[in-house]
Amino acid sequence: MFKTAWQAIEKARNIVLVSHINPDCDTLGCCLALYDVLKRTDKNIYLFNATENLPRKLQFMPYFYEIRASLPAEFDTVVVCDCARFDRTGLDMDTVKKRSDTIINIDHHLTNSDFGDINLVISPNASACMVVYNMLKKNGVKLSPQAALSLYAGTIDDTGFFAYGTIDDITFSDMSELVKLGADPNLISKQLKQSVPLARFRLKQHAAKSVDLLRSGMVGLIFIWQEDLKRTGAKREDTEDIINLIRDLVSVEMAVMILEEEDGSFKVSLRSKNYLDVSKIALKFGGGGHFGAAGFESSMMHAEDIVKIVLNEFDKGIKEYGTQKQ
Ligand SMILES: [Mn+2]
Repeated sequence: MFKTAWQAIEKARNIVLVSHINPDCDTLGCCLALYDVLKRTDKNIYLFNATENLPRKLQFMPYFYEIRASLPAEFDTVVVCDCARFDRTGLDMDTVKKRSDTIINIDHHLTNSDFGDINLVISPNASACMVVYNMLKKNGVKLSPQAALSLYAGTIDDTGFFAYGTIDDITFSDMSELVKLGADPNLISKQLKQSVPLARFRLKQHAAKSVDLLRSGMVGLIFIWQEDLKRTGAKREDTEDIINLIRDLVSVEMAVMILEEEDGSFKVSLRSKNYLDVSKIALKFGGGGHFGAAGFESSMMHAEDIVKIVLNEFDKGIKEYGTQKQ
């Protein structure tokens, strides 16, 4: 599969690299590293992301400012990175299919729907960046320090600095290779960790005050309303650490964050610690993700109903798996 995906990229003339809406470091890392590699060839390469305001925190990544919110006039190949489903791109599948010959799907999500003409989905895997790195390595592509930085950053961010996700000895040897190629671990950590805006800090304070513990403390629940963002001055991207803070509470097995979007719909984020596969819950409601980190969106349900169904799934999960570590 590493060969097939790379051969398709090599054959292409006009390539669009697509990351998911509200991008994280992993999805951008894939696209920006591929951009660095491919812009050195005679192909036309474009970076697309449908999000209006890209996270400021990721501005340090090379070629961040080359990302566009519109598709180029002409393209033959689309490479989608870190998207479990095509709709995560914010694009319409039929429109893209009409305009391009090949969709290449590169991912590491357990719930990936294999939407591509070529699917390079390695799951479980620490990050989509590791999948991209292995594709490049196995095809003998030499990486610049910029490409190495992007892939290192995506992996360290997606694993919470090697705290969760699928991390094994191969992850560490791949990361070591990226450092040898020029990725600077100190610089990347500073950019990702020591860069907290005051508004984000204030939002955490709000979260600490308003978290609810249910089911004898095994479920941690937080609502973030638009009003909370307004009051603290925080942006949507500033909500991303909160769910992890709640999961980190000692009694919590499942953390739930319900975020009210500007249009009144909800984004539901789920995290688990030991034994509950939250990707199964997310999949039931049209979302997806990993064993320990998943999510879904809902425009039809009231917030209280979301709480009800999620708690119901938790109870079912507890019955099915028990409360033992697996
Ligand atoms: Mn990822």
